Amino acid sequence: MKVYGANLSPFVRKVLAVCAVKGLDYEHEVVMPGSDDPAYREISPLGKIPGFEDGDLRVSDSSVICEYLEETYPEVAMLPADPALRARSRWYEEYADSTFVEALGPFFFERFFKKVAGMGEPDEERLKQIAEEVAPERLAYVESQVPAEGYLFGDSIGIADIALVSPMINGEYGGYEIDAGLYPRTAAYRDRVKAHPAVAATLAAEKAMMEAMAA
Ligand SMILES: N[C@@H](CCC(=O)N[C@@H](CS)C(=O)NCC(=O)O)C(=O)O
Repeated sequence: MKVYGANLSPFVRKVLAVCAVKGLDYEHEVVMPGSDDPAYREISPLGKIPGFEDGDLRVSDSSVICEYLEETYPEVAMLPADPALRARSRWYEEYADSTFVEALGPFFFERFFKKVAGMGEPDEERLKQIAEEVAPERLAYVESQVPAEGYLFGDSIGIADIALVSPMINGEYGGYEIDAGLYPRTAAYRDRVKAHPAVAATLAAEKAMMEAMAA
């Protein structure tokens, strides 16, 4: 198996962390977002990361890839067994990838990515507007959903847990700290997910990449 993409993407991190929790071996090739390399476009027609290859399969989109991994390697289950709970898990994943990421990803983009990519100064006005008008409502929703203990679906970490925490990590890299006074469950849940050994190992690996990029 081969995973394409840059570790610091919340979507690439999701796939790498799911591989780590499942104990899967894979190759990793760094591809930056928006690649127009024709060979990469065959894997990811929109040029987005992550891309993925396994034998004849070439596919993109983190949710599609994670679902493939779950179906192919079910021994370490990362979706609940019950269909209704599986649907809830997919909802959290979708919310994380399409909506929650909008509240926290821009901090990483403006303050970290733009700098290393030579794209100019961060747009702090944009971040102020997101911090005041977008993040509170989305964090309040997450706060209302995450458990006081354990993970979303019990004692085992799942795809949805990784998907929800991944944008929080990008927020942190961009200097956005979730207020633990306002969102205590979310802050504690984030710390639990980050402390899971497989997630912690994934984060340690990406830290090296982050330091290299910032140097
Ligand atoms: N829904 C996709 C989103 C992937 C995505 O938007 N990745 C970003 C990087 S974090 C990207 O490649 N952006 C480049 C572009 O939109 O051209 C997934 O879950 O994989």
